[in-house]
Amino acid sequence: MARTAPRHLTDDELATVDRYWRAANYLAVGQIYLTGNPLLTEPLRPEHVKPRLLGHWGTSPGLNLVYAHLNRVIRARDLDAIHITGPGHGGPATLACCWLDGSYSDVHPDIPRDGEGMRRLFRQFSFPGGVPSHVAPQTPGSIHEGGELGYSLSHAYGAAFDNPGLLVAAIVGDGEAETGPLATGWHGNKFLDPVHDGAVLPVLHLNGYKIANPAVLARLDDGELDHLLRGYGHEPRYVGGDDPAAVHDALAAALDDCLDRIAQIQRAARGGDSSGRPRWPMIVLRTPKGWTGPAEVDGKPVENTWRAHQVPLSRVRDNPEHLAQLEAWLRSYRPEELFDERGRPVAGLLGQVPHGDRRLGSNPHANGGRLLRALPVPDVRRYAVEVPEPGGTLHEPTKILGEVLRDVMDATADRRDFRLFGPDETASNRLSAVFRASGKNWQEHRLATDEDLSRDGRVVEMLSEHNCQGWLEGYLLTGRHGLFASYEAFIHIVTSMANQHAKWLQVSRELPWRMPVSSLNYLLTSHVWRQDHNGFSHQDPGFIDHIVNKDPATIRVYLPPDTNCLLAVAAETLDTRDLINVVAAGKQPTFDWLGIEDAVNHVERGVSVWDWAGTDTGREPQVVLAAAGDVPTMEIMAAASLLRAHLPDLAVRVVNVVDLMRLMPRESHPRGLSDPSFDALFTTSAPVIFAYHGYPWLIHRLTYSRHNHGNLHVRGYKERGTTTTPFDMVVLNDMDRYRLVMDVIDRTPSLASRAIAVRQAMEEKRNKHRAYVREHGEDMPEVRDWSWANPLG
Ligand SMILES: Cc1ncc(C[n+]2csc(CCOP(=O)(O)OP(=O)(O)O)c2C)c(N)n1
Ligand SMILES: [Mg+2]
Repeated sequence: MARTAPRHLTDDELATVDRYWRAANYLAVGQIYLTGNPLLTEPLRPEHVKPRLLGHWGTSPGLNLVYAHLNRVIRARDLDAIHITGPGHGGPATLACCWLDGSYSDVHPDIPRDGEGMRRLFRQFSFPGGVPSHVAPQTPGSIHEGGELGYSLSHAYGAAFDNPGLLVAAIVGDGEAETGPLATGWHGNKFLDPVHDGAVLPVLHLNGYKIANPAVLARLDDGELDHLLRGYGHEPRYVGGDDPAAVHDALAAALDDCLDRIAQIQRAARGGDSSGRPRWPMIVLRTPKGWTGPAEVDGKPVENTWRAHQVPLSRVRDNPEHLAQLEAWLRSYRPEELFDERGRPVAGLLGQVPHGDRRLGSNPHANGGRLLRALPVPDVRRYAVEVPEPGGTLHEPTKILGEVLRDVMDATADRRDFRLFGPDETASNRLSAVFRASGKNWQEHRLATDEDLSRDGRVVEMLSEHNCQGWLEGYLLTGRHGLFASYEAFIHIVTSMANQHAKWLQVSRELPWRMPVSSLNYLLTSHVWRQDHNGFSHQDPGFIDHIVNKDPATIRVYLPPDTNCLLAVAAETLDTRDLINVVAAGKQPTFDWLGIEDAVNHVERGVSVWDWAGTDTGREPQVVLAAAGDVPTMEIMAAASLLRAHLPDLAVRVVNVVDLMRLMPRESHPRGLSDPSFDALFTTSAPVIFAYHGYPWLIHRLTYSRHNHGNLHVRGYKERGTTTTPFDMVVLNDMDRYRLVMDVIDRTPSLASRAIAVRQAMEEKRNKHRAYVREHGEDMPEVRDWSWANPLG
């Protein structure tokens, strides 16, 4: 390699890093194309080539370049570092690199670091029964799949929070950088505390192209790009070119410069300098897409164009010209200089590879379960509200939960392994008690009028659900705990990210070497029924419908009906592993139904008969009133009290569902009830009037195979929303107490004619309600003042 000034690397260092890069490029091409003849010990023949060519070449040389250079600085500086590849479609690159550093064979001993291992590495890639084409959980050293673009920076910052010794290098694709989540991801640097957190080193990879188009950032003129990145609070270093020696040298110099700067920032901050938010360094790397690949194919330019994105040479098996081009391409890396006769990397190639757990493929932070400690969740009985009689008192469930979270914050003050994330709503969601244990993270200057802000805060609020979700994922996957509290309607913004996390957990569970991580806990509050003041835009309970599509082993959904049940749900969920727990609970004053022991038992069972609320004691129920959710529970209880008053002979059973997954058949969900248990609760013949927190169809979906499904009648939110009174919300959606009583009369044999007068009375109440709220702007006194303990107010 010809060298040009300035020289940062010695000749030997340059040769070593270049060998690693060439080897990784060779292995990436091999994975995309070859099923045999991995070392090209014989001329390439069609049968050595895979029948289906799948994978992404274009991004791979850039990813390999960064990995090779990270190796050098990790080893030279004994860094504790992980890397995140935004363009995760470059799976062949990351797999190549961790096979070379030995970490792949450590966890996949069937793929050793020799010629036979190389053959298997090639063959398994994007092959049935093999490994996926992206940087998946199967890829050691990874916490980021990168299949769905946009989350590299939020994952990187999440990993760096409370990891003061960690460096997270995050490669951002120039196409990825066009996404909304990535655009807001840069702001992670506004929440990075240089004292308690580690560092993130973004590497913006301007390879110029996406799948079929130029990338926006790659075509900005240098000044505009620089302004953009500085505007995001970074000090960029620029590296670019297509001469390998010059790029190696410049990238090595830039990396060293960035790491010196990071060390300086951290030293100053940790030495007591609090002179404001640092400007963190970053690298802009401009190298050709598909660099070192075929320059032209079939007369069309490929290298350094969008055509390099996936598989530059197609139909190789039956196109001799392409076959010859592939062979020439592979031989251009000079494999005979890189691997010995047994296919092992030559010594001169591994000279910069770090040792043991310092290798990027082995760093325990990227297999967070290895570092995870049990979360000190206090006994929730300490926070219980007194329930002298059911329905006689009211509490704000999330407010009491806030006290538990405060104490978890407190108990982790030294360990710093628990965080609460939310867009801007911790106080609105009534969790403010946590501020007594931790402030809200804020690195910018503060004004006298600000409250509860602190540089080391572990409550993190930014009005970006994408960042909250990505930060929490990064935090959990590196072995810590946390909770995301959101308005129920707006959690949809991260639906797709939740998908990806669920998939990650599902696949990880199957990998014995991936240690379980703490569950992702959602608290969905300010929910559909109590967004009467904000109106229609804020009313959407559909996240639950979405999440139940995921692998049943990975998801749980809880609908605690009162404060003590929310406490019991917190105890059950906060320190679990490898799950997504969705808890929907209100923040408004809610009737207390159960004392804490009953609440704990209820949550453990998931579904209970509330004997004290029914009138079926010692009798077969004629009708079952079921509820899931706090507002539905209140309406069902009010309906039950109306039935007691108006139809005292009717044998009514009251059932409450707190763990929604119990409704699923046992064969379909680990928490599902067996058919006999379900039948015992819901009977096989009585009508079941079910008031549900969300869209009614979900309950039908979950129970369609149950014996009594034909008698199940579900009320819930049916997209009738607006700014109105709380009770009008349930009336608009036909889930109010009066409608539920009418449903009972309509569905219970023998009542239709006997109870016609009661039915009419209920209809009149609904009419009276409509007129009353329109005239007075608030609910009728008999609704406002209703309680189970004192139904007439
Ligand atoms: C959110 C999302 N939208 C679309 C895609 C489809 N897709 C896969 S790769 C790609 C282009 C990525 O370009 P870039 O980030 O520049 O990566 P690189 O050039 O390094 O391959 C697109 C659009 C995706 N994976 N994720
Ligand atoms: Mg690109």
